[in-house]
Formats: sequence, structure tokens, C-alpha cells
Amino acid sequence: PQELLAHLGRLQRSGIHQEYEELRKETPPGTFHCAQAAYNQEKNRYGDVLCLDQTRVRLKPRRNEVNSFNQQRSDYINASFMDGYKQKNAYIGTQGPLERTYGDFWRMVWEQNVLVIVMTTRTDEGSRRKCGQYWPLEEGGQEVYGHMAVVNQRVDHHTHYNHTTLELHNTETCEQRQVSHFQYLSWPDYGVPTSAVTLIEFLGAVKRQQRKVVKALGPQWTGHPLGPPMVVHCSAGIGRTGTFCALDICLSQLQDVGSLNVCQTVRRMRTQRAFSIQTPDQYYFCYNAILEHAQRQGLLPSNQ
Ligand code: PTR
Ligand code: PTR
Repeated sequence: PQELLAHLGRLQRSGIHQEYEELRKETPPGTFHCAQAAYNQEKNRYGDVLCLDQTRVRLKPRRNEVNSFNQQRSDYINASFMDGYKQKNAYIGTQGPLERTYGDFWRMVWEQNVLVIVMTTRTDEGSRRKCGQYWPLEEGGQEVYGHMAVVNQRVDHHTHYNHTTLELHNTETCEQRQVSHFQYLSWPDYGVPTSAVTLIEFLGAVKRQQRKVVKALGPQWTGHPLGPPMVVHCSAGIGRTGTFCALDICLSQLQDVGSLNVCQTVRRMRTQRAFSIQTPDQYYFCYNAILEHAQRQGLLPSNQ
């Protein structure tokens, strides 16, 4: 943290913005063929926010799609695997589901054994639709998306976020599973949250839930000890999603080894989910949120 403070002091806000501009100039190291294919375009919420072929999440072929053309058509979703702190594929960064991709979204959640979904946008901001209502909103509600039925079991309202417990039923295999849905409510796109403290509290609640369910799964879960990927999405799945994940990675590293590197973290992230972190202020926010957190933890004197 002292190092971070020194770095921040040297750079000031304009220097941090400059650091971000340098990052932004680096071209994504990969191709966007699948996302650009004519038959997949309707699956992208924004024509200019595509995912890299190299890290995209592929939907698994289904029995009735043995013919390879159909299979190619159907394995695309605008979602990317992203590494976390010492954890490969810790997150799946994705766009806010579109009505025509609700089925694909839930299929991905099922196939990747996702236990926690993080949503950092509202469905509507002003008069603009940012994300579809892809889960049943009311307690007791039930909806069917493709071959997944989703039941809303319970909603816990907190000041800045809602935690909804959903039950997924795979109607093809008759299996069921519980998934936690966390929605943060005070973060406009292209903006930064009104307070770093509430976002870090939200992050804490998300992480506690992930740890709790992974522990409860125990030996049944044979993947990474830290569990399956968390799905993180906003509207496009790059600005707020990238900021959230960068913060998680940096804070985990800080806790583990007492140091961190925002620039390296974001650089690496942009090679996996292209265009992660959309504005200089979101980038600056990462630094500030980490400092604020470090101060609250007593890692730094609070008058800084
Ligand atoms: N499997 C891909 C999909 O789901 O869209 C299909 C695809 C694969 C489309 C490669 C285009 C691809 O690239 P190219 O144009 O290089 O064949
Ligand atoms: N071209 C789009 C637009 O500006 O409307 C792309 C876009 C939308 C990019 C939202 C980022 C956005 O923010 P976030 O990733 O935080 O949802």
C-alpha cells in the first residue's frame, strides 16, 4: 500500500489517466471471428463489443445438434473466461443477456457449474434498456428459458444490492441446483460507483457466498479449490465488469502478498476480455478504491 500510495502520488489523476490511455492503445491479442460471424451478430448486445475467439466460453453441443454447421452456430455466446488472482478461469465476463439469449445464458451457467452470478447494472437506466430481465424477479416466481427452468426462492434486500436465491432445474436431465444472484444497484455505465466502500462490501458478500457454497459442495466439486467461475456481467460486460474483477484481483493480491499492480492486472485482463475497463475514471477508481480499502483496514494512516 505504501508503494501504491507513492505510485499514486507520482502519477496524480492525470498520470493515471495517461497510464490507462497507454493500455487502451494495445491491440487485443487475438481474433473475433465467431463473434463477427453473420449468424452470431444477433447474439451480441453491442456490435462493437465482441469477444475473443481464444477465450470465449463455448456452449456445449447438444444431442439434436450433431451436424457441425448447427453446432458452430449454436456454441456462441458473448462471454469470456478471465483469470483471477492465482485462479484460472475465476470469472466469466459476459454481456447483460438479451431476450433471445436467455436460454444460452442459463445453459452456460449450468454447463460451467456456476454458483454465483454478479450483476453490476440495473436492467434499465433512464429510458434505456441495459440488460434483459433474465430471471424471475418476484419471490416464488418461475420462468422457463430454453431447457432450464428457474425458480426465485428468496430475495434479500440490502441497501446497495439484492441477493436472490435461485433454483435451476435442468428439464432435460431432471437435475436441480441452487445459484446465488447478486445485483449491485448504484453503478451507472461509463460511471463509477458513488462509493468504493459499498462496492467493496458488495464484493465481500459475493466472495463469502462463493466460499460458502464451494465448501458445502466439498469433494463433489473436483475443479479448482476456489470453485467454478463466477459469472460477472453489466450491460456490455466490459466496463463495470472489468472494474469489478480488477478490484477483486488487486485486493486478493494485496491480502496475500501485501502488494499489487493495477496496470499489469488490467493489461492481462484485456487480453482475455477485450476492452475491459471503459473509462479513465473507472481505471482511476480502481486505485482509489484500493487505497480506501487499505486505509479502512488500517494498512495506511487514514489522513492520507
Ligand atoms: N463456432 C463458431 C461460432 O459459434 O460462431 C463458428 C465460427 C468459427 C465462425 C470460426 C467463424 C470462424 O472463423 P473463420 O471465419 O476464421 O472461419
Ligand atoms: N457501443 C456501446 C455503447 O456505448 O452503447 C458499448 C458499451 C455499452 C460499452 C456499455 C460499455 C458499456 O458499459 P458496461 O460494459 O459497463 O456495461
